[in-house]
Amino acid sequence: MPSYKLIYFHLTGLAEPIRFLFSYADIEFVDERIDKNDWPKLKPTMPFGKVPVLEVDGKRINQSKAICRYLAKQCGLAGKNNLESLEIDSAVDTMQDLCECIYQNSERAKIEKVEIADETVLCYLKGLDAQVKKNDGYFVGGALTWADLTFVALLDYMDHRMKRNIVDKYENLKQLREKVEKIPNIKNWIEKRPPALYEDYI
Ligand SMILES: N[C@@H](CCC(=O)N[C@@H](CS)C(=O)NCC(=O)O)C(=O)O
Repeated sequence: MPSYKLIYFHLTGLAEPIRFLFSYADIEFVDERIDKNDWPKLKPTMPFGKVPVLEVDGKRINQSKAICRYLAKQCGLAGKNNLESLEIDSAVDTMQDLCECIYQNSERAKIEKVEIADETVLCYLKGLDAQVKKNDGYFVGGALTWADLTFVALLDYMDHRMKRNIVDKYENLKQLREKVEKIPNIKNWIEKRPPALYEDYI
């Protein structure tokens, strides 16, 4: 097994799906969290100046979804066939669109001092909820995949941005969250993970 170091900020955000996968698979990793003040100095040393970055035996790899896919393949969460892998990628890209929408809406609300617009957000949640319903309680193929871990891992960030529990009114997403958060290795990770220091970054 290679040695792994994950580099990100003191946040859940894009690194949390990766941390969920490491925890689920019981793979040891160093969870390095950069102090915001050190970022200007470190940014030029990261591929494309962005994090999360995974060091695999010292080699730095960027792009959170590529990293998740690599880990998911190692622990049987990448789908039972090529079509399922495509469906997982598609669901995860939709989650990224949702995150982006939440980020844009919450930033705009802050600047314009108005309520966070949620029409598009609700449209995404409705669609994702229907997908989980159709697939017997999971995003793809009626079984746990990295799409499920990714969605639940991103909820901390999305809830924080929206200032509420965004899946509260979506029974299938709510149940999925409960199910994933009850997986012993995930539960253990959530209990021991350091707090997200949103106020330092946002
Ligand atoms: N597509 C990339 C996006 C990476 C990204 O935008 N990272 C942000 C943090 S969430 C970052 O490094 N921001 C600091 C900066 O741009 O200086 C991924 O999924 O890893």
